[in-house]
Amino acid sequence: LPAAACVGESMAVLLPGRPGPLEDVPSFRPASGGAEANVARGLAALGVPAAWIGRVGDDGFGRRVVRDLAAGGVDVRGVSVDPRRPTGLYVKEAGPGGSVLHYYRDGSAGSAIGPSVLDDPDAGPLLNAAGLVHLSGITAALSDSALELTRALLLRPRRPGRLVSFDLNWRPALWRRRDPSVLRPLLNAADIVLLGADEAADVLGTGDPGELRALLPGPATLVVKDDAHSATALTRDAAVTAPALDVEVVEPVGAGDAFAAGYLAGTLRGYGPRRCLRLGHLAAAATLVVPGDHGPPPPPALVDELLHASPG
Ligand code: KDG
Repeated sequence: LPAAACVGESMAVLLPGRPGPLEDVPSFRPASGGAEANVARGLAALGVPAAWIGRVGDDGFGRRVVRDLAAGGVDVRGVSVDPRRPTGLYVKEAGPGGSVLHYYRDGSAGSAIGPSVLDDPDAGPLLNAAGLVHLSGITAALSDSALELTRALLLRPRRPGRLVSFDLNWRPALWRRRDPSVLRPLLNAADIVLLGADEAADVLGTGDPGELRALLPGPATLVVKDDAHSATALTRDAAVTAPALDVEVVEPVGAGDAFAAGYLAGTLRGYGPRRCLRLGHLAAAATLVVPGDHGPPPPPALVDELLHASPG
C-alpha cells in the first residue's frame, strides 16, 4: 500500500519543438504532467511508495498519462476512467519571458473528481492507507466537486498520524471564474504547506515568511520558497533557510513539484527541516535542467552522499 497518495488532475502535455508563438512551432513532443501527479512521480523516484488518485478520459492521452506514471513507479490502481469526458491537455509555449501554459481542460475527466472518490472501491482504500495525502490549490479551482473533495480531505477530522500536505500552486488562469479566497482556510487546515513568496503575495497579500506564519497558524510546517531561490521551513519553534543548487535552468515548470516531493520524502524519512529542504532542492535541480515537467531522478547513492554533506 502507498505511503503517500497524491490527488489531482494529470494531463497530457505538448512540449514545443522550439521557442516561439504556437502558430509558428512546427512540432510538439508529447509528455505528461499535472502538479500532484508530478509529486507522486518525484516521491516514487526517491523510493517512497506513492499513488496518484485522479481521473482520465477513455482516450489515448489518458492511457499515455497513466502509462507514464506507472513507468515512473507510481501506483495507478486508484485512477478512474471516465467514458464521457476527455483527458485534459496543456500546451507549453516557450517565449523570452519564460513559458506560458495553455490549458485545454474545461470539462475534463480530471476536473470531475469529487468526494465520491473517498468511497471508490479502488481509490478509497489507497487514500485511507496513505500516511501522507498531498493536494494542491489547483484542484480547488477545477470544479465545485473538486473543491468539495479538497475540503473533505483537509477539513474533516483525520486519523492520528495522517498528514496532509498542500502546495498553493497558484494558477491565476484557473481562477477567472472562481473566488480564490477559498484557499486560505484550506492552507490553514493542512499539516505541511508549501508556497512561493510571490504566489503567497498574490493570494494572501504577503510573501514574508513571518507574516505568513501569523496568517496561517494551523500547519505544523510552512515552507516558503523565495525569489532568491532559497526556501525557509517554519516549524512551530524554528525557522531554517537553505539555498537552492546553482544550476543552468532550462525550464522551471515542474520544479516546484519536484521540490515538494523531495521535502515530503524527507519528512516521511523522519529528517529534520534542513535536510528536507536539501532533498527538495536536489530533486528540483533535476527538473530545472530539462524542458519537461520532470527530470531523470538523481541516483539514490548520490542523493544520500549529498544529503549527508549537510547538517540537520
Ligand atoms: O507544476 C507543474 C504544473 O503546473 C503542470 O504540470 C501543469 O498541473 C499543472 C497545472 O495545473 O498548472
